[in-house]
Amino acid sequence: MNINYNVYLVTDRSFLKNISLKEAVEDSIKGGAGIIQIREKDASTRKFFDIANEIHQITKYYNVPLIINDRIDIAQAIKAEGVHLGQDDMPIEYARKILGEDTIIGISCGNAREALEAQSKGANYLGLGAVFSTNTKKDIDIPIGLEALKEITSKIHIPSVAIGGVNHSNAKSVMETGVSGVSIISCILGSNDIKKATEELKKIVTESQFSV
Ligand code: TZP
Ligand code: MG
Repeated sequence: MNINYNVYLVTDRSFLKNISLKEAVEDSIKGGAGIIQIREKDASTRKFFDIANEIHQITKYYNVPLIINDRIDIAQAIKAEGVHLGQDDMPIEYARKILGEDTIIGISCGNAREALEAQSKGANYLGLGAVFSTNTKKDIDIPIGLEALKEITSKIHIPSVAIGGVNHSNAKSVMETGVSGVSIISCILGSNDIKKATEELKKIVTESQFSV
């Protein structure tokens, strides 16, 4: 599967207005999201499994990879295309042993040291941030900002996505740091028109790539 990291949607059901997660994910894919991550911080295992299973039917239909946040077991159970792990989750080398070479493993990194370590241990892509402060994630100490983002991308050679407070106004400057794409929750899921919000982000991202 060829992965397009340009617009990477991360889910958070708390943002949805009068729309199911399934519809929201489908609309975002129709708008150009190339990869979807299911992120469920409070759901029970069964609930997470059911959601992931349901969303996987949609993503498979559109041939878009589905990434499971934190939960290697759920990713295995539903045969998801990948997992996304943070610095406090299962070490990447163990996750790789469990999941095998064909599974996408993404790692959250907040500095060059973490990024180089994840890259050397076989991460397929990196989620870099939080770039800006955001109300979506409460436990961010200090956002890393664009300069640090640029420093990290200059040192790595695997794909990376910027996460944290990325929106239509700052996506161009974010892309100019050298990331492969933008990873987004609220700017897409909090929108009244998810397809259009995604399309407009996709346009900014692809245009920035052509201009660098
Ligand atoms: N990790 C770092 S920031 C963040 C996560 C999951 C939240 C991103 O959400 P938003 O709404 O796109 O700022
Ligand atoms: Mg995690």
